[in-house]
Amino acid sequence: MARANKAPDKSRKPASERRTEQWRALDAAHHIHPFTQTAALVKEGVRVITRAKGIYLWDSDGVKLIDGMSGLWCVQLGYGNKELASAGCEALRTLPYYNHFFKTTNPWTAELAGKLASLLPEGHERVLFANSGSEANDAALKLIRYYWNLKGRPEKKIHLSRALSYHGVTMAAASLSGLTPMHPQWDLPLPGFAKVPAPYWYGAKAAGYGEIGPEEFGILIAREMEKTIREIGPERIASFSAEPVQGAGGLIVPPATYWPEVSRICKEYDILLHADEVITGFGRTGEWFGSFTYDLEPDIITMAKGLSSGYQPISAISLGARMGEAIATAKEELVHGYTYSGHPVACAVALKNLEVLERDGIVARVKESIGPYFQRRVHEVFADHPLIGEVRGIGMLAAMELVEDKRERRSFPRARNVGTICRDHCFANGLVMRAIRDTMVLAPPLIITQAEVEKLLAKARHCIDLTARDLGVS
Ligand code: PXG
Repeated sequence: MARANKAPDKSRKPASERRTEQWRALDAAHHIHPFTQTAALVKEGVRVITRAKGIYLWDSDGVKLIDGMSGLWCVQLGYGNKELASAGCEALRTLPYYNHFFKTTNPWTAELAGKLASLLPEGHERVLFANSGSEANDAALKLIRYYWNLKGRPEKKIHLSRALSYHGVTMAAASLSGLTPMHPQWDLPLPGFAKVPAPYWYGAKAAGYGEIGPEEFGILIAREMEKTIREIGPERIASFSAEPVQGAGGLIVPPATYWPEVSRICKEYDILLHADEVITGFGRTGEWFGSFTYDLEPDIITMAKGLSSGYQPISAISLGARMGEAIATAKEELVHGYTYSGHPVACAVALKNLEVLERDGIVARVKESIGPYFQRRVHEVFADHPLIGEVRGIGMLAAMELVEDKRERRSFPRARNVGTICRDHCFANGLVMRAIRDTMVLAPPLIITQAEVEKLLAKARHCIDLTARDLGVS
């Protein structure tokens, strides 16, 4: 039936608002969001993000937000980088897709593999590609199993990882993750996974470790890992997986004593060290990889996020000397790979991203100028705040832990949802700041300027002040 040609109805909302409502309705009806209670979101209504530039996002109502989280810890170069867009377009026009299964490669994949080999720790000469951090970790566990099978040690099958770790959501990556709420819905973890404690010094007192300094605590937590290894039997343990700095678990920056002791333990018991550099890679801690920051010698590294500044879904797994040698010289086919492993468009964008990071000295900038500036200012702005128990961070990562009692290092009861209160203030005040339990986290784009750091911290301070006011803390 033809529609009547109606005169415009002046009472109707402007086109932009109507479109926002349409998008919200479509999203509510048809889109299930990650890590979200669907019914609650449908009731509340979703925000529609329509564009972004530098460190800023805009929603469909034209509201501007500072993105203090680089998306999900990934947009190293900020938004709207034209060089990355052009690199992707060129690949899309030239070779939008081809795979590597049948004795073929393409220029972008080959060059990206070579570039990564030049940036990675010594011995990491070979990489495999995947599309997300979860897939990379899933593949890493397969490669670890395969390595021990090749070495005639099939009994080495248990994967160690830490409490509060986040390694992704596939069956294996979720099993590896130590954030326990990730497990019950899916009957995880799978068999073959064991956990050791996290070097979370600020929580040590609440966890019953008493008054202990960070240095001593770092050693103690590493020794607890050693105890678990002895109980299980080192001959059964394949690997230890860890983020150099734990991200989604609450930005846990390890005490200086922790990694040297853990490295010693992995070597002593012949346990492969898997560094999950999904967050810490590509300049986030002031080096190309967190493994450099903490002097690690990983046998296998997984990376994603900052590899393409999030502009394309791409991840990689790099093999250190002994794994690389064993796997690359195996006299059989490697029975693994994805349709999109080493996708030409994703590789072109990642390659350009690495070129820009290097050419513009962005990693060095995090180490030498903007990183130290950001850390100094975060401490100056927040260390004395009555609601903040600890400010911690490294490079372009910072966390402010909101607590009930600073002196006793005591958290608020979970039910008070203090982190969520603060996060909601941020959202209402044009700031994206992540709440992990009651810890507020910032991980801004690495290209952020000093003036923008000031704007970001002023907003964050305002939102934490509003939270303190709500809680009656002054
Ligand atoms: N390892 C680490 C260390 C991560 O941080 C993954 C693996 C999984 O990557 P993919 O690409 O499969 O998501 C991650 C992801 C958050 C948040 O809210 C963090 C991540 C993902 C989603 C949300 O902090 N990290």
